[in-house]
Amino acid sequence: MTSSTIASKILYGSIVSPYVRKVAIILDLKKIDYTLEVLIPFIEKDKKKILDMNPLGKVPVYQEGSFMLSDSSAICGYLERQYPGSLIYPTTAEHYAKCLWYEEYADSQLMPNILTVAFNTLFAAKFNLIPDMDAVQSALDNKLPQIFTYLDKEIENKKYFVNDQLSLADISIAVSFLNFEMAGHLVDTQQWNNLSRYVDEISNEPVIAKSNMLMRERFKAASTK
Ligand SMILES: N[C@@H](CCC(=O)N[C@@H](CS)C(=O)NCC(=O)O)C(=O)O
Repeated sequence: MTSSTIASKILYGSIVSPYVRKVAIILDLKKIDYTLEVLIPFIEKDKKKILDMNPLGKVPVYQEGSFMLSDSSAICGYLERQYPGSLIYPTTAEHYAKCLWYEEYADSQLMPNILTVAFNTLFAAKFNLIPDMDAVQSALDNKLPQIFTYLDKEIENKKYFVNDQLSLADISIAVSFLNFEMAGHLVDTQQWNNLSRYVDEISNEPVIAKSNMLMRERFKAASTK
């Protein structure tokens, strides 16, 4: 047993963040025990702690003993190498590269635009910030339709994005749709029939369904306080 397998594992962030949930799902898939330490980047004292660990001031941050790593993609890459049970990247060069591409597209296009909608609709006011409803409208009217059209075309009638198997591509894409739903939006079935069907199906994948359930419970508990 190496020292890193016995070191305690901590995931810093909030489960409300799709980037944090992406890592939490991979930890779950690989059956790695960890503690979630809740840090919210929009709370000043939490932000200071996050900045001590990540110069970008963002979550997730992952720690194993003295090893500390930021960025959901870097963390997933580390977990795959360190814990090769339940592989989350496909193995052939082409499939691996496609998986990286979909992950990047989700992280840089889908998630930020869905977060613009969800954060301003649900959370900005809670953190004493003025909700930017123009940004919400622009994401809904201009940005997300193009993204949904691309994903709809790519998924066609397939169950998973790459090589008929659940991979990090699906997890990266799937996680934000719960934030979208909680903000009161669904993928329009008329316009994006393939994507809408995919979102319904992938949400029933056991690890994603479990993560969605935890997030719904957390959200419900926070809003009844
Ligand atoms: N590329 C990063 C993005 C992480 C990210 O944007 N996290 C959001 C949480 S949803 C954050 O911490 N935002 C705080 C900020 O931008 O100040 C990753 O994949 O981990």
